[in-house]
Amino acid sequence: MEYYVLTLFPDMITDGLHTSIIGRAIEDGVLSLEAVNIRDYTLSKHGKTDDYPYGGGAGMVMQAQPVYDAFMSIRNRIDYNPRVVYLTPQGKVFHQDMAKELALEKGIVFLCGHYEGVDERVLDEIVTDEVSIGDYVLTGGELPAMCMIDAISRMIPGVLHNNESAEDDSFGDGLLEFPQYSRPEIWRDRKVPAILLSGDHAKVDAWRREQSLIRTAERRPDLLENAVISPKERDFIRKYLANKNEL
Ligand code: 6GU
Repeated sequence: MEYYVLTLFPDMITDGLHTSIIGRAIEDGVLSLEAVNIRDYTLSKHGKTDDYPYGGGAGMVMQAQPVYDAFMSIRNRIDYNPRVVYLTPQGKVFHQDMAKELALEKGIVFLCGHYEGVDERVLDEIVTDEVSIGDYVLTGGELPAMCMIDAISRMIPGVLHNNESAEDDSFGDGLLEFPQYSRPEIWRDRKVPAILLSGDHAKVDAWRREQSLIRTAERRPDLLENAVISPKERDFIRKYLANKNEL
C-alpha cells in the first residue's frame, strides 16, 4: 500500500505515523508513506495557499491551484488512478468495513483541509471519497487522515505480526472486546477472575464470549443488531438485562 497525504503540516503526518506498528510496517516495506506539502506548490511569492471566501463570511478557504498541482505531482508519477479521500466533517462517517475495503487499494491519496475548507472546484476535479471520522469538529484533516491510515493498515497482511491478530478484536464479529488481565494476580486487593487462572481453555473462551456480549449490551446496544450472535446468545443477553433491571 502506498499512502500519499496532501497537507500543510507534513511533519505532523510523518512524525505521527513513523511510530509503533505503522512505523514498523513502513520500515519493513509493507507500507509506504509520503506527505506532500501543499505549500511547495503555491505560485504565490509569499507562499500563500488560502484566500477570502467569495460571498464573504468568516475564515479562509484553501485555494484550488496549489492543491491541484500537489495532487498532480503524485498522479504524474504513478500508473493508476488512485482513490482520493478528502477529510471533512461533511463526509461519510468512517467505520471498520470502510477500512477493510480501502485496505484492498494499491494506493490512496488523502487530502487534509484546514481553515473553512477547500475550494469546491478542486474537490470536484480530484476527490473520489469524502470521509469524516465522527460527529465533532477538528481544526484540520491531519488527525483524521492518521486515524484512517492506522485503521486501514492493520487490515493489510504483514502489518500486524503473530501476536497482534486483527481477527478477534472489537468489531470483528460486531461485538466489543472482553476485558484483559496480566500479572500480578492481585493488585490493590483486586483479583484476576478465577476462571482465567483455571487452565480450562473452553471455559475461558465461554467466559470471554459472555463478557463481550454483556459489554456490548451495556455500552453499545446499537451494535447488537448487526452482530454475529446465535439465538442462544441473544437469549443470554435478554436474560442478563432482565435480571439486572430487577435489582
Ligand atoms: Cl475528517 N475533519 C475535521 N476538520 N473535523 C472532523 C473530521 C474531519 N471528522 C470529524 N471531525
